[in-house]
Amino acid sequence: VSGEEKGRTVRFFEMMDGFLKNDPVSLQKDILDHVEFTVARSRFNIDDFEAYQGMAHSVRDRLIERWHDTQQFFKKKDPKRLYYLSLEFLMGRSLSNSIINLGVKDQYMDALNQLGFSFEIVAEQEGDAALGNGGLARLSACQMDSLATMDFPAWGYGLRYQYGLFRQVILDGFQHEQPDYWLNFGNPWEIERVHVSYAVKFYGTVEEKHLNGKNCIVWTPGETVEAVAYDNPIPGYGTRNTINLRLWAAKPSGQYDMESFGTGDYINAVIDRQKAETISSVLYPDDRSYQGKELRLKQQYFFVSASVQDIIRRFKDSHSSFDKFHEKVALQLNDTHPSLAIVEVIRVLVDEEHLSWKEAWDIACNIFSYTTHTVVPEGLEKIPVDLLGSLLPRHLQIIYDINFSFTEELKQRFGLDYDRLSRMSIVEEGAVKNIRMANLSIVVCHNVNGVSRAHLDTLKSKVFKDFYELWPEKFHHKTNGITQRRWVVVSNPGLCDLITKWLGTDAWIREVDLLLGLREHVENKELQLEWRTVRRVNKIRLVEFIEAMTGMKVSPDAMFDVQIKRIHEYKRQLLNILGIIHRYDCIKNMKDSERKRVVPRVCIIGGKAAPGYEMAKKIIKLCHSVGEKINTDPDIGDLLKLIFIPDYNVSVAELVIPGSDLSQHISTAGHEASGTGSMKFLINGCLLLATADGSRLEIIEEIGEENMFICGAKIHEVAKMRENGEAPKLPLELVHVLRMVRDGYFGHEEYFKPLCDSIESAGDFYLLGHDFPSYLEAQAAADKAFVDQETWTKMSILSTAGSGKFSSDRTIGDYAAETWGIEPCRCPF
Ligand code: CJB
Repeated sequence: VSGEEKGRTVRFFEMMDGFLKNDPVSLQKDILDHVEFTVARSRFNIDDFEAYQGMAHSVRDRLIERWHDTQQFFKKKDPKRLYYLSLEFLMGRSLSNSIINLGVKDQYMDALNQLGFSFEIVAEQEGDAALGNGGLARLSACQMDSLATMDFPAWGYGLRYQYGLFRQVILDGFQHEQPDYWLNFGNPWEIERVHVSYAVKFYGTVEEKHLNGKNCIVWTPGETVEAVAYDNPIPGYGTRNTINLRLWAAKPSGQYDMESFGTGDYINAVIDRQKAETISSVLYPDDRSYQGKELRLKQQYFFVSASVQDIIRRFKDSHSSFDKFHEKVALQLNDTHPSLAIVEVIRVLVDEEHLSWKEAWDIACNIFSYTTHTVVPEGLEKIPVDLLGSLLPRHLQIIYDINFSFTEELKQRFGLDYDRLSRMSIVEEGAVKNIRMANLSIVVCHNVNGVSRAHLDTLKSKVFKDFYELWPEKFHHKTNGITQRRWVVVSNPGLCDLITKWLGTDAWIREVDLLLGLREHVENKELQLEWRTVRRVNKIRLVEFIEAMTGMKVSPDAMFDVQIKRIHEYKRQLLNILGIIHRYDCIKNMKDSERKRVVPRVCIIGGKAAPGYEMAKKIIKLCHSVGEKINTDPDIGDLLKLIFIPDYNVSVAELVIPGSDLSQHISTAGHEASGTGSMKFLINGCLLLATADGSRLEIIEEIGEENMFICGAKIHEVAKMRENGEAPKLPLELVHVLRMVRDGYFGHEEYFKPLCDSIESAGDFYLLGHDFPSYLEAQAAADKAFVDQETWTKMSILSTAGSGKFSSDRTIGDYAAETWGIEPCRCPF
């Protein structure tokens, strides 16, 4: 940069820095202006929701300002950029997170107070952006926060669903799903870019033509849909950098089909065109099986095609050839859902940019990396060849070409080993021919990552064993992490201030390893007392929430024992509920003198079941039936309560986690690829009762087994039991508890029968029987520890202190250095 240019840049940024004022008076004026002119309500008569809207729009202005500065700066610097492709982003609310990351929270709180509003109430008006299902989707949201905070030149790409994850409504203990039309009241956090749109093609025919002296492949589509960009600014913390999450919405194409409009049936022709919008209308609510659905495939290709066109257009704006494409672009595939991007890049480069196959292939192999979140081969995505061939005929050809070269390479390496060839081929032969998207991704991507160390071991030894033998250098892991900004600073301000006070700095919000400094204060009685006080305040907040949601009043003196996550058989909410029945039964049979020694518990369970997942729905109903019995039993009183929190989502988690004493993460070992919920509890000083699975093995290393309650079979023990086909004898306590369910103690015995059968007569695949005794022992150890509040508090402080490794900042730092090859690009102040 020449001196003159440098001078201009500095002046430019100084000017931008002063553009919007952040003192409380200017903020008040901005909020009122937005109420009056954006929301179009009188500034003299504002309710809480309008105050939220006015405030959100004023925050949005500040986000836009920084967004422009950042993008301008990236453009000037032209660094290597990361594009993060994910079909799901579970962002939650934006207001608090934005003002904290922008560093204007205090000013906004003052401004609102002076206008006569409470910030807490105003913030409560916002709904969750729930464009995702569970762990995978929340992971992408955490990673976006870290990418912005760490100044990486990155963009996210995804789909702007009109209906996010369904709302869970409980009627008589049964889950019902209601649509989440989250855009009903507008969305101040997005910017519609009407001028950024691309045509996405489907169906049609492919022909080889001779054009301009060259043989070309020409794809004539049968349907064209327009992808319109909606940008969601993602502000970093402690930096001006604000990156972009670009979500695509489907709109009817501007190209009219003269034939259908020429028939005179104008109304039906319009209605037909409108159907294009269904592509981005609804998120699939199943978090792991959607195989063979045409709409799902359309969604995948739609967002991938628009993103690839956008990326190539941006690159071409400042480069005249593709020579440097791989030095300037990294594309990350969040699971295989966006893996058609690989084929799309090759197609565009070969068919539209007229690069040779070899050039396009080399580029694809250099720019793509893939992270898998699955532990079983059955969880891997497959697309029927017929479906793919009809929807994307040219892509199917390209996949066959890739597979041809790949299988040739295999033959060279391993000879004619047909078993191996058929296992590794991208095309799965059988009654229905399928494309294996994971195989495609591994063949092309330069890097395949698992999400914990244990997960990588499973990939190497089972799921991708053949590929690991072929290309061991491709396989790595990046243990997942969560962002401490949302999961402590936003959701647990009391703990945030306390940590800052005792560390003497708030630098841990960007450098999370500093949390280790808490260890040296762990014996300090003053810290212990303040720690307990903060946790007590959070528990009282949770007590009020529970009362508002369920009408039940619970005591904050009890131990709050929480399991919140998607309902899955492998996550074993059933083990938790059966343990609660056992506890209930024990208390019922105790003498008065024994009851005095019982540690009162409030057991909290929350989570959604995929709409078609019958067993998961039965688990939800069982939880309600057991809760009804226990909670109304006068013999039990405050000694035990079971609460189901309906409609679990990000903002519910933000409230529940800081108020929890104990949290359960009890998947059958070998089934959880990583698990990120445990990390949120850990950093908030909640103790973990857990099996040694996924990333928890690494948590045990960091925190020490003595500060957790570990139970259950280990991964290798589970593998051995399964190999030997062992069905361990069920422990008597469990048989008794199951008998209570079967005998109708909680009603609905026919409905619950399959749950009992899954353990007693269907092989107990998830090993509840095997793990039940050690689970009860871990629970007893937790009771014992809770009685000694000083010991408990120390364990809690040590949990927070040792949680630094599980920040998404660490994960993103590792990806940047080891997978993507990107460097920070910090926009100057
Ligand atoms: N995961 O949320 C999903 N959806 C899937 O379809 C497959 C996996 C979860 O991803 C998380 C993020 O990597 C993991 O922590 C979790 O173990 C896994 O179940």
